[in-house]
Amino acid sequence: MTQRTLIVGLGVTGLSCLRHLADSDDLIVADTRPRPPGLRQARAEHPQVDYRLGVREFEPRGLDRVVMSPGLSLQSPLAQNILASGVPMLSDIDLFCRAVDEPIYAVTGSNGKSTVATMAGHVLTRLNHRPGVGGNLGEAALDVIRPDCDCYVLELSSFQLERMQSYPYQAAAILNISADHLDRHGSLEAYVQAKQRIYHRAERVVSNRDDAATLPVRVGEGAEAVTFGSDAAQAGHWGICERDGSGWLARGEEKVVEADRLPLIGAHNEANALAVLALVHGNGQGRNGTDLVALGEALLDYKGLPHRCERVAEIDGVTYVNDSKATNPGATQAALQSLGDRPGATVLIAGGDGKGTDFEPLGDAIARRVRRLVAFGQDGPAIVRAIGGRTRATYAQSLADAVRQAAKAAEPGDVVLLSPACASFDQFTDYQARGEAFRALVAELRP
Ligand code: UMA
Ligand code: ADP
Repeated sequence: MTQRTLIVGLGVTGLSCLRHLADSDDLIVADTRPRPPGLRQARAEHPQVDYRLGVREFEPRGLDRVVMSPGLSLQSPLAQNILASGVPMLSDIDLFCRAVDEPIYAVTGSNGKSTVATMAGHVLTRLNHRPGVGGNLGEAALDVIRPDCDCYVLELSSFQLERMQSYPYQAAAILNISADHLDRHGSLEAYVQAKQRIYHRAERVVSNRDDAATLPVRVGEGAEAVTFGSDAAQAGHWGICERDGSGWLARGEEKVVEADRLPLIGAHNEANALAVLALVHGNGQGRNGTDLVALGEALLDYKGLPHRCERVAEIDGVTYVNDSKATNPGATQAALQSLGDRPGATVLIAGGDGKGTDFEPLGDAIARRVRRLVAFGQDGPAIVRAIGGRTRATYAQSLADAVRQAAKAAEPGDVVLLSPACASFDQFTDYQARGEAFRALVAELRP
């Protein structure tokens, strides 16, 4: 029988749900925004659908189910109104998991999700699989379903996890936990609980030994538990072992690849690579030493994603690095760490929408590693307060002003790092727009 389904939210997710359900369901699409971004395309592709825009309340009588986009908070009046009616609620990821039979590798965490998801996709491709890679990283999960895919890699956000059921993923990882999205989840505990949902029915559970909050609280019967971490690992787990004066990514005592050969710099990217190995290992790969070497080799030509510690220019001996995707303090701390311990060689541009986050730990990291902070945006002042006068700081009116000030303060050999520790929404449409603006402003500095 045809289901009557309400899709809430007409962004990237809503559009993907609309396409997925258009032939099977009797659809209504609602959004609190009068002109949501997917509207024009949705109307062009599916003119017959009932669109309700600028909606504050919805009478859910007669509905069989609601598919709720991750962007809309469950605390919002519209979501509360629908939830109170008891109509079953799902997310686009529920629709995805019900639609595919292929193995799914699922990744969450505060930072490194997109890097790990795309690196896992790259490694699987190198091992002759045909993965579809999608989810929170930009292309909605439902949009990557293709008949030729033989497995999928999903990046899942806490917003998706909090509103979906658990599934028997081939493997599921929480990479790390640091404070993020507390304005939406209300507390760190609630945020961690949402992330932990990824483990509940997974066949292999991958956690980070260096981060206790990632260790599984509840797993399904018979699940295999595997860890990765920066120390030497016990048999069957993943870590870094020292051999002949070099650090190697290893499975227990078995060497996989020399850490110095990895294409992305920084200890956080070693952790990301280990997480990828732990996720995709097994199921035909990596059962013996030869396969482990093949797995390691597959990591080497992964190119990395734009806006993550991306070197964009060198001008007058100063290197400019675009890390616009650092939308929380944990990511900025990782960027500062990966640039090394040279005191005073980094000029940091940070600020934006802090999403209710505590900047104290970041303040300590800045005090240790940064020569000058140029703060901008809504929560720039909060970051300056967290340093407590230990590093010189100035305010900028805009990103353009911040780049000018940073270029003036930098000396040859320095790095000017845009790593905002904040979301971009106070001044830009998204982190990509902020990163593009930074690139363009840096290009203007060329003599
Ligand atoms: N919104 C309304 N009214 C509505 C519905 C949404 O005002 O009725 C607002 C939301 O408050 C939000 C914005 O519109 O600020 C976008 O919400 P959406 O649900 O339409 O978002 P999508 O375009 O579908 O994008 C979402 C993810 N966005 C969020 O979770 C906020 C995208 O992750 C994801 O790439 C996409 O689905 C495909 O899966 C972005 C993100 O910022 C990159 N994610 C957060 C993060 O990575 O930290 C979790
Ligand atoms: P996510 O998808 O979780 O936002 P990304 O891979 O897009 O993660 O990276 C986001 C930011 O986090 C970038 O600034 C990147 O340099 C940083 N980062 C990547 N991996 C890690 C990690 N394992 N720990 C901390 N920061 C990381």
